[in-house]
Amino acid sequence: MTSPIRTERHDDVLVVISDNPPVNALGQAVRAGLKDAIGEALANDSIKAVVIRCDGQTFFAGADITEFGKPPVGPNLPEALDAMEASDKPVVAAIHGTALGGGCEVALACHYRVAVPSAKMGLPEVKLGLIPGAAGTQRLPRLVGAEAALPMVVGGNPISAKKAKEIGLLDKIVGEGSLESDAIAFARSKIGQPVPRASEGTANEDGVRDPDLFDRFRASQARQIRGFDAPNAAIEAVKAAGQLPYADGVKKERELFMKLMTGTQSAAMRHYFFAERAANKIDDVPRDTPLIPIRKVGVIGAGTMGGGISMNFLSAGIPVTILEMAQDALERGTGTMRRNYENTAKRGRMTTEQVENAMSLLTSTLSYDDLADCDLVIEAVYENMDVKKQVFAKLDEVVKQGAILASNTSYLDVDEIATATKRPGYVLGMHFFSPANVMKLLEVVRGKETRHDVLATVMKLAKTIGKVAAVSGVCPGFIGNRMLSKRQEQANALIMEGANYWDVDDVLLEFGFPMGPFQMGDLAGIDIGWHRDPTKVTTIREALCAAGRFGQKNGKGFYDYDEARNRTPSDEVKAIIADFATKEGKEQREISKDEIRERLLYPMVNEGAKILEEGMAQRSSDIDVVWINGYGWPLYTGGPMHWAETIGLDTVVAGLEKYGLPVSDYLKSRAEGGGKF
Ligand code: T1G
Repeated sequence: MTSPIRTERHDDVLVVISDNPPVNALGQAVRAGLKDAIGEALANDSIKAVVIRCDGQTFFAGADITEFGKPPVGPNLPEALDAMEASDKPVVAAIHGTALGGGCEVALACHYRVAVPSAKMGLPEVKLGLIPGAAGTQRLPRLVGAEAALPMVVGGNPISAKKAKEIGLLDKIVGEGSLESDAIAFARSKIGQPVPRASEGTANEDGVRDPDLFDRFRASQARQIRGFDAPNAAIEAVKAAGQLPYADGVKKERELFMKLMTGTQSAAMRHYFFAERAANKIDDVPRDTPLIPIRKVGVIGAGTMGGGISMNFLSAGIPVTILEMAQDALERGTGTMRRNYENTAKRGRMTTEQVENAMSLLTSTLSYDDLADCDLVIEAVYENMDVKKQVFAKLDEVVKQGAILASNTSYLDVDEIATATKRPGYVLGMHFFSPANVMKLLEVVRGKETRHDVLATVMKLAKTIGKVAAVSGVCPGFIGNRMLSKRQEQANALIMEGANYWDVDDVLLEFGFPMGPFQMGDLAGIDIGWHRDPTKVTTIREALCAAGRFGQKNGKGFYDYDEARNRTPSDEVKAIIADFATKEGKEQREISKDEIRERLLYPMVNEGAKILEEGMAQRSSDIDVVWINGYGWPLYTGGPMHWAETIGLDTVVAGLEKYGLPVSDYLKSRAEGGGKF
């Protein structure tokens, strides 16, 4: 098999080139080829300098993640990089695309780094539950200091070439179209000079001057890194760079890396990395299916959802015409959109020019006729089948043939909605999650007649607007809400049986969710949909509303709230629940947090198994993608289905049986058949 590494001679400079699509991952063949090519270059006296570059879309984008978890095959990256750095001939990294992870570490081991303006550099290992494993945490702080290194290693987000130059990670930004020639010229200019080696630098001089820097940084990241192991390990590794000699720092990094690599969090996050990419593929829709051009989008409804949905397209530069039934609703909706953008700009995540550009693409109207030339129309009107069918019948009449008609319904039957049109092939669900301009998940609900090109178009469009899409079949609640209803059922049952509602919330918070169902209820408002008759009490929520407890909005719901919105459990609520349960003939008892966790989460796994068995999800990893991106399931457990496999499907089955809860035949068969979905 030909090596992915080749060399080209340019007089006294040798260019080492990797051609390993799609992202020049540093797989075994690349590492071996790199090591051999550089070894030969260094041994050849007629070669005075080396340039390393990549063909294709990017410089090395990291280790080959598909090799993880398998027995390592040499040569290992650190050794190859140390040999390269030890050379007295200048070695120059010529960077384009995204030099990530091991790719960034290759660049760090080079003596110099040049890049095109559009290049990015990063150490995203934490996003795989790891830390850099080829001395990145030791070389980077020696080049740029602790303050600049910490966000890169702990946050895992790439930085631009401009930023990299500013902090000293890049030596030169070269021409977008002349990377190789500029890199060769740069290398030649360094011949005969002593070579700079990152490993020989002094790390974290800023951290020495400001010893609180690490604790301050850790505190600033507390919310984002809660529950994750890798970020703290990354901080320790960067800190060690300033405390230990280089070789000892590398040993410390290796020790931290191996502990993470063999842990469940990294296995879960590597699972998610591939799950997110797999979700974008529809097994029976060919990847070369022709796409329908989407040049103009219509949105019906300028409420919270319609406005949020519109913002996704406006931010991606796609014009939107938003329709409402009344002028004041239209103005309220577009006003909210502008305020949302302005708030984003205040947080420095958009420029005012970008806000104006986005809003300039928005047209508002009261007339369906203005939607006639839309390529896609998404309705976000009241969740009522009759209303939706009226809207779709009208759209079918007005909007041009070949346009896609999508419903944002969160649980209604998309096939029934399609019957209101003469184009069922162009009808599907696009279920956004509130706030729609923030939440990454898009459930794409495939009708029984939805065309391949419509599906392929919407899946591609999801990526364009920065969403993670997963395909669901038509069933009540699709994937996410269908499983959520099982958790909610148990949450309500548990507090009726005596569990403290704050324990229910705490169990989910401790598991890694952003909040529990009762905190969520207070946030959204317990009185939403309440009939306002305090004498009519048929549920716990009605009992709380009757007691004037509407949620955070009026300072008391399930919890009591002080001015700073700190929440405390309420004895009054505990008594209201106990009283209601007694009237319902429910015995109250102490219930442990273990029982709460198992009864909240295991029925979700069981429902996920049924969703798989019914073909409502293409694969179990799609269910993980839905729950991580739509409901805050903690990424470091890999999603409900991966988590269940990790703890053992037999454990889930036994738990459900222990509480007398339903166990699907499919889950039982998978538990008995090897424990994988
Ligand atoms: N290893 C193996 N496959 C990879 C890969 C990788 N590092 N990166 C991408 N792929 C596959 C991906 O699964 C998909 O496959 C295809 O390439 C296109 O990817 C030693 C230990 C580079 C920004 O974390 O961030 O280095 O679906 O759809 O949108 O310290 O890929 O086509 O079959 O994402 O253009 C660190 C991960 C590894 C970078 C390109 N590196 N990759 O985005 O394409 S750990 C990373 C990305 C490490 C060292 C440590 C993105 C991208 P398929 P894609 P894209």
